[in-house]
Amino acid sequence: MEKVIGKVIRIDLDLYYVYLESTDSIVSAKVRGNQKKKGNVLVGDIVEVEKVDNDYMISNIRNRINAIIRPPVANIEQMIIVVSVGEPQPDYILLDKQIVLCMSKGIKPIICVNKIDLAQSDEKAKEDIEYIKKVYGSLGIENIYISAKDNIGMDKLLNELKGKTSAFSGNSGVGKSSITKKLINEEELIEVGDIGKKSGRGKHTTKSVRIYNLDNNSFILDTPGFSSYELYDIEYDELRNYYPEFSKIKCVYDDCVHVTEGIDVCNVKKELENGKVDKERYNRYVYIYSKLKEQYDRKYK
Ligand SMILES: Nc1nc2c(ncn2[C@@H]2O[C@H](COP(=O)(O)OP(=O)(O)OP(=O)(O)O)[C@@H](O)[C@H]2O)c(=O)[nH]1
Ligand SMILES: [Mg+2]
Ligand SMILES: [Zn+2]
Repeated sequence: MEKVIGKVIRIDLDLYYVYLESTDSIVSAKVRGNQKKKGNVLVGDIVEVEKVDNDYMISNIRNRINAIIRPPVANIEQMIIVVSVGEPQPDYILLDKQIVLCMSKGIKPIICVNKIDLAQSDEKAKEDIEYIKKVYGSLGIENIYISAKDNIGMDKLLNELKGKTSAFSGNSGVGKSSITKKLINEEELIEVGDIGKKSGRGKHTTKSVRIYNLDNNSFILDTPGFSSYELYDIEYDELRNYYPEFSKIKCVYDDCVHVTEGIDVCNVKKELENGKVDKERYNRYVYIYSKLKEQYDRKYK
């Protein structure tokens, strides 16, 4: 029995497409029963594949650098969090949650604002761009402003993707697949006929995660958008650790969560008054905090 190592590049129901470096080929494989019990195989996983007669079977998942549930991917180095202005408008709670998830998993977040072409005619779109620049630009998180439609800023984005494995993340309709299409070369594009299946409403919605090669050592993962998004693996009282703007501020008590404490002991609250911490982002923090606390209380009380 021959055993080879490969990378899962796409999953279609119970078919797993695995790239085998040894033969520079893609095979479709199934998952062994014993592996099924151990846990889900994700796109991005490095797996052991066995050839039994003419069938390939995934028998083991190699240790992961990281794995996340939404989008369901493994072994990524950075997450390109795509936000669009205009339609759909930015969902800032969703953006904050995605940043928190990246921080908690040690994945580098990059904020990519798409559809900036719409800012010419849409006042709200313009305001959103200014707001993101001001608030998120000062967090030390990379911000890139693009239009996949009009080819604005694509070179800057491409620069960030070079030599890395990056997953696109964001709600449905922000333009993840449109960006992917612009970035990959002709040869792969032909193969991408199904980059989004046209639904009854005429929308192309991505149904499954897929890896594309930019070049020999750069990979991008197009992922399905989500309509709801919950944080997991994060305790309410550690949420504060994933807010870069809080880490620079020292409160009277080291375990200050900046919510229930008084302004006399909480310096985050003081900086709020001084305008150094963005009030709206802080309010979203309190909201996410209270949701996590509710979850915790339901579980343990
Ligand atoms: N005006 C404008 N429209 C864009 C731009 N990029 C994408 N769109 C449009 O936005 C819509 C959604 O784009 P998609 O690329 O399918 O979005 P997605 O994030 O892949 O969506 P899901 O697969 O559902 O998660 C399409 O109608 C695109 O033509 C842009 O830069 N400007
Ligand atoms: Mg898509
Ligand atoms: Zn505090």
